Amino acid sequence: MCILLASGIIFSCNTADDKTTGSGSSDSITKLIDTAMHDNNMMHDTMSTPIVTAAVATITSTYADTVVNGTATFETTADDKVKMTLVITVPEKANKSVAVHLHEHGDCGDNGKASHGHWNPTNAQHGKWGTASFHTGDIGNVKLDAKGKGTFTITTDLWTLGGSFNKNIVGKAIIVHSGVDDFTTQPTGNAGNRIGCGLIVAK
Ligand SMILES: [Cu+2]
Ligand SMILES: [Zn+2]
Repeated sequence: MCILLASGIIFSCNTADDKTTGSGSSDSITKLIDTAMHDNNMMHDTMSTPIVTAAVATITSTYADTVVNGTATFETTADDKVKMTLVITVPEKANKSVAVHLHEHGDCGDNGKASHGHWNPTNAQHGKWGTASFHTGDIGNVKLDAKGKGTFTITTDLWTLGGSFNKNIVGKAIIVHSGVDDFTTQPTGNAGNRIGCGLIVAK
């Protein structure tokens, strides 16, 4: 079995494995990178990377006039899930909530727009995490206190630190929006500008 993606990356399954197991497993996938491909972001997004036990994203402002600071730490739990601990401060949004998502490209440029859309490896509809349909990057809304500080944790088996591209969050961008996610508007949740951004990097 072979799958040719429009991006120019060919995933060729190990045919010897196919004969013995009857189906290609993700472990048997080998990758041939089209040397003519110039989109490094796309290459980063689709390659398998080594599994690591921890990763971090340092979140900073994308607009000079809006202060956003934060850290997202990611660690692999004993039962092979990923736990994210997010701490953000957005003084301008004190006592409000702001949407946070993982976006598909690890690029914070152009006021966060270079991160492109919500990370959505399963081609789902945008929605609230844990409901019938949601993007794998749809973290949700983070409530901020009177000083604009908010914390949020999530533990999930939908993410890995490294590994196959449909679960790996290393190399993705974490985006803080100026507004709240309505969990309904497609495909963005109508969450407003991308005022904070950080790249998830292996620790
Ligand atoms: Cu977003
Ligand atoms: Zn989404």
